[in-house]
Amino acid sequence: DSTTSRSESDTAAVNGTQNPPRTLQPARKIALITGITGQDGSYLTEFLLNKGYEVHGLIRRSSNFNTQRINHIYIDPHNAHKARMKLHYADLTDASSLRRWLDTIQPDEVYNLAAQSHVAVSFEIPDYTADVVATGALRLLEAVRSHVSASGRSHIKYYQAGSSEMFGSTPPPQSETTPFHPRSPYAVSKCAAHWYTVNYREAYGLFACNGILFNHESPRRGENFVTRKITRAVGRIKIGLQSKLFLGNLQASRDWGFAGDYVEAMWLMLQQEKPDDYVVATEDSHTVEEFLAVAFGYVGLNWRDHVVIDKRYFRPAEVDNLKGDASKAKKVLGWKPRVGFEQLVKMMVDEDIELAKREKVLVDAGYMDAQQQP
Ligand code: NDP
Ligand code: GDR
Repeated sequence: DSTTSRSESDTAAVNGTQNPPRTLQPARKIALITGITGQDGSYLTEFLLNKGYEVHGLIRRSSNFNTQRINHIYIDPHNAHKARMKLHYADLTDASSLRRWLDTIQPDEVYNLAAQSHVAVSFEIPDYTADVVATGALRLLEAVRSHVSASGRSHIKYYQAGSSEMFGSTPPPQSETTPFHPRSPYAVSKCAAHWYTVNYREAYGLFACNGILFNHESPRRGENFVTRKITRAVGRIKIGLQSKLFLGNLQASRDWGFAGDYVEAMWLMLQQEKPDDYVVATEDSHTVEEFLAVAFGYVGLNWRDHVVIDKRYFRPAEVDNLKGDASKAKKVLGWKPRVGFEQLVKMMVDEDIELAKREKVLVDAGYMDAQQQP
């Protein structure tokens, strides 16, 4: 029953046409996650399922299945007694779909993780980025507000995935009181989403929290973010599938943590008596070059033999230096990161070496070109 890929009939169930979403004990807490197919969505789903939640995820329509990160926890919804994660089609650009699923699912907690989350890409598609990241958050907040108003379910809690990118060019250390100076359409949109969330809290008394999360990575990180781009290349270079890695600015510093640690902070924010905003960070910062040195050095390679600077990866405006001050989250939430920088890099390289080995088998058998990545 615990399938890893979906069939045509599953798609109908995903679409909500077969099973009513609420099939389990009413006492179970119910979470609704947008962006469930992303890096954080997958870790948060695992975390909440372990806590006994029923988890509903909104996924957007794609011409290919986009559920690779959650396939390992997917159980066919026809098996109603076992399936505690349910997926439904919706989109942050489609307000009616958001309201409809809120009314149907009646969640206790809503996590808004969906976004066009790539900073460099936001310069290419600024209008769409604002529509999803800024107005999308507003649509969801408004759907929650009107759902509460119609149903009286005022205990519902909302989490907004804010970003250290909002601090932009304001120098570190950055805390909840640091002024925002965003440097990209993505970051400006995240600032709008942040203030919409504060406004709905103040205007309507909604239990709404902003998590201001610094960069967090994992073996599930999208392959065009710099950490995963590097560890994928390290794996493939080590196994002999590629020789060069093209990158942009190596001098930017980021406060990189492990995504698995950060989703716990999201949940903790919604378990407090009062809604508030929190910075979540490791308080340790490294340059892209330092990341390269650790990642290549770990497998006995010198990054300078492989990295080529390509101007196309420089951004019209850069964020040079991010390093968080997470003392409030530590004090109030009792949260702290478990995985440090070197451990994180090695975890990602280890996984990507294994992935490259599997690719090599396909290449050697003639099923895949070395240049091609499945
Ligand atoms: P990902 O890019 O991995 O995931 C983004 C998710 O949003 C995916 O599930 C994606 O769906 C979904 N999505 C995109 N557009 C839409 C849309 N129009 N409607 C509905 N869903 C949509 O991001 P992360 O998991 O890394 O990040 C989660 C959130 O946290 C994002 O909002 C991000 O901006 C924010 N954030 C992330 C940080 C990080 O370091 N990872 C740090 C600070 C904030 P699909 O799979 O179909 O593409
Ligand atoms: P960021 O992450 O912009 O911090 O946003 P990213 O990994 O894309 O960039 C980090 C830094 O690396 C530099 N860089 C490159 N970046 C990419 N993607 N590709 C390259 O080839 C490359 N070469 C150098 C960048 O210029 C930058 O300085 C991430 C996202 O997850 C956001 O959604 C989130 O809000 C923030 O983290 C916190």
